[in-house]
Amino acid sequence: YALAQALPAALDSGEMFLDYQPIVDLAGGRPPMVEALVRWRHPERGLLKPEEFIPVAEETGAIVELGRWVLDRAVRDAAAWPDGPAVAVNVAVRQVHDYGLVREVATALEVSGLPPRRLCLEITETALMDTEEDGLPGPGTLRTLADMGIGIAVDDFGTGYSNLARLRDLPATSLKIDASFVADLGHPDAGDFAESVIISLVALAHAAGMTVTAEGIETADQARRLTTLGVDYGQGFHYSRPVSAERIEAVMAELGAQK
Ligand code: G
Ligand code: G
Ligand code: MN
Ligand code: NA
Repeated sequence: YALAQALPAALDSGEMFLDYQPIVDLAGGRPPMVEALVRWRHPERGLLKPEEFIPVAEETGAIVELGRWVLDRAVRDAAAWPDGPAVAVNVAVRQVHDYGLVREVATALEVSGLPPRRLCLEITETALMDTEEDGLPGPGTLRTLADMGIGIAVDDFGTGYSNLARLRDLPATSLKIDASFVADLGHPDAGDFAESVIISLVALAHAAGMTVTAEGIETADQARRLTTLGVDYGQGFHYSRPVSAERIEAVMAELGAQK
């Protein structure tokens, strides 16, 4: 827990920063997006990836303060890209249970001038199911945010145990298919199970009025297959690795020019 304890000071001293990864439109006709991904330049331990500190921060509750910082930073960065992409920000279940989230989001948008439609909040499928707990503000909070015109994406979809019938009732605007299904796509040992799953998820999401994003696209072949299967957006190393706020505009321009 030493990392989680050091987190508030790290936020103050500028050790945290955000990288951005492009989310491209596969079908054509939709504006692109970017996902904000937090990193920690730790003075002794070097560059830390979120896997190394997000889980402990979730356990200790430090994630609420970190999440506030990420939201603020991402919204301010995005507001500086005129007519730029919408920005997707990961939120932890603890943040959704925090009564301050709606006000924090509203304030961040107001201060930065970023239109609500250019913000999307990503919450994992597993965390989303946890927001069902009695007495916590989870589902109501997400509904309020969706009603403000903010996008709500279900992240890592396919790795949890969702009640599929209930997907329709969630206040989500998009579904992100977990990278594991994309990795299996076209893999000689994987058969066509992954393709069947993706076909089903696309049908389900579209029937519920949601768009679909595939994560972890690494090859042109995967990109082609996913486009054929009706997936709306793609994200992965095939398009770009996460890059700094300074570089993202140039990377987005280059991706736009390739189409
Ligand atoms: O960038 P990288 O692939 O290392 O990110 C790993 C995971 O960490 C992502 O899938 C994402 O879910 C999580 N993550 C990244 N940034 C944030 C953040 O700002 N808040 C939360 N809660 N999770 C994040
Ligand atoms: O929130 P989420 O867990 O979806 O964050 C995406 C993470 O996956 C980021 O940390 C990013 O660095 C990583 N990632 C993004 N694209 C690819 C990819 O094409 N392949 C692999 N292996 N990882 C990726
Ligand atoms: Mn995500
Ligand atoms: Na994900």
